[in-house]
Amino acid sequence: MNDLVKLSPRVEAALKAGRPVIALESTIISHGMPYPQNVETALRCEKTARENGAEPATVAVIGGKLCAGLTEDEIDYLGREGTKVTKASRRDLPALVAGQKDGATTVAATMIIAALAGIRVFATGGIGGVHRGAEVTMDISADLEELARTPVAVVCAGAKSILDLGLTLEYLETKGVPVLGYRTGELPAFYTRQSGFSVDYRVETPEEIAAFIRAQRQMGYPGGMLITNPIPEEYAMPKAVIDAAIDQALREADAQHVKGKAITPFLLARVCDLTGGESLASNIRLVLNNVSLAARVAAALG
Ligand code: PSU
Ligand code: MN
Repeated sequence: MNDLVKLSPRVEAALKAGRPVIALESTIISHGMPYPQNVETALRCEKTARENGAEPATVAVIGGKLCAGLTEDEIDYLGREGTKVTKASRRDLPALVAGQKDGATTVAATMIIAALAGIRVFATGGIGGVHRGAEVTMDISADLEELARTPVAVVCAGAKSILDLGLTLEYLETKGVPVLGYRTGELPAFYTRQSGFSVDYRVETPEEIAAFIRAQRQMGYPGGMLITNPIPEEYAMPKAVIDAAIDQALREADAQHVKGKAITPFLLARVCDLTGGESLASNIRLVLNNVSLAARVAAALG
């Protein structure tokens, strides 16, 4: 094992015994939700993973160590400090390691650390993707490139329409990343179950997903997989409400010249404010739903 990787005792024991383990990310804690809901959700995610048969490994960089499995105190710290903690994607990891600093890991950075630790399944809320207007700004999340090169299967609720979902799917196709729909043929759009875009493959069971992952690994080439899991109907938001909030947030980001890594957290926070916290409640529900599926997939992988 790489010296830079630090496993919690529970994660280490589970991996050694060959028990199912799933990774969880931490940008969602520090930059994706307000305190204290961020900490409460992170701890509920860990509990949900265990209830569904997998040991949770919440991933972050702490003191320059690439950590898989955090203490409650560490999770509380990431939640309290919020946006003061560096949002860490692939390009940020060397600086944090060299400077022995802390970072909240994005989907991309969490995949890297999960792969180093030997964890093959990962649950989050939404992934980064191709931003609207990317044909001019070239703003494409490093999450997509990571899905192309790192062998971790990511369970998410699709992507928010702060992104260009059509271009995100095109990019994933070019990079050879399979996009699966769990009990749906349509790409879910995070707060809503519909997007108008099709997934590549509809699957009905965790066992079927595990078979896809096994086949991909057997072929020996790098790359991950995207498993999209629609938000449960009862927690989905009315499309008109969420679309209006996203449109306004995008206009504000443009007017305030918000750029680069600050854009996604800015939009997430504005959408949350503009919907009076209703979107936060949906966000929490869909994350827990993804953790439960990821745990069952990890268990099916054996
Ligand atoms: N989308 C969400 N919630 C999130 C993120 C994205 O709906 O919390 C976070 C994830 O950590 C994701 C990151 O990996 O934002 C993508 O940031 P960027 O677009 O800067 O790559
Ligand atoms: Mn970006």
